[in-house]
Amino acid sequence: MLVPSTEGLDPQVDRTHGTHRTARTAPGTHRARDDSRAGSRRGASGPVVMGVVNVTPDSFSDGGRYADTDAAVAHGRSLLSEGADVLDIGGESTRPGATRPLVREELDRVVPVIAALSADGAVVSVDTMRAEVAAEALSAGASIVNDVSGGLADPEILAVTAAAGATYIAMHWRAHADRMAEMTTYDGPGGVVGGVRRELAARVEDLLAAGIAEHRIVLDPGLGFAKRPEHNWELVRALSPGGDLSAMGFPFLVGASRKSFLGLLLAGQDGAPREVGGREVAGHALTLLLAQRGVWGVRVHDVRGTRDVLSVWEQT
Ligand code: PMM
Repeated sequence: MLVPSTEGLDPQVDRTHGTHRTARTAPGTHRARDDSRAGSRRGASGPVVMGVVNVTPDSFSDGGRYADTDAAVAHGRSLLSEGADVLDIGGESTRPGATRPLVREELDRVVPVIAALSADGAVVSVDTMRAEVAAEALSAGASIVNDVSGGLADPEILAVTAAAGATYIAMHWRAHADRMAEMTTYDGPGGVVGGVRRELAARVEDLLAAGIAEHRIVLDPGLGFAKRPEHNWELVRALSPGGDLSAMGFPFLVGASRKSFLGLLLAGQDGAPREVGGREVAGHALTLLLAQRGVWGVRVHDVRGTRDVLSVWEQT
């Protein structure tokens, strides 16, 4: 199993606002679940917990709550104190139907927040599809580029990431938010899992060709992006040991937190999806299963709850 470099995610990094309790070795967490006491995971390294900081007025999950710099920085610090390993800072909402901000707007949203939280010692990823934003974010202290388009929206982002030697998260993606609902057909071999696997493999080829080192690549199935609700569950199943996505040999990040497929799973008798605020427990259950399946990381809004379920898992 390939693992991304631990550089920048080393738990020894001084996180001024963090209260990291364990000696988890962050990425590359597929190793060492076999400590000397058979059957125990005590001291094991669980998935990287990536806390979401959306500096946006319109994200579906927390739209508007952290839209200004001070609120976003305060939120990031609070996620660190709850045990986030990485803060994922984004200035563009990807909710279905969302309109894109101008580049200048996106920069103004994320760069000051990244600068402040990096100065605190946080490990920061920038959630962007734009090369220009990635470049400024990396200069401001980010060490990971989280590109939901996997380099399709702005291919120059790959060269920017390669030049910085940063870690790159390539999510499965087919189209911008205004069109992704029309792009949910997977009628090739293997259905949605086969399609996502082939399309991610094509992204990996482009990433490598652009000079991103293999050990700096993390993949993401893109739950909720150009997927019908049932597709998300098939993709989660393909992340089991021996599953078709796991078999790709790359570390995976999964972002399920508060997404609408959970809302549909929990729909009331009238068929109305559970509201965003009522999806947290299902998200935590999924995190626990994904941890057991050895995913590299989980992208979550509720860091404290995520840490709670991982603490239980680590004791069993
Ligand atoms: N989901 C969202 C935004 N960025 N990045 C990755 N790598 N994976 C995801 O699943 C993902 C992402 C949308 O969710 P939000 O509005 O809660 O941020």
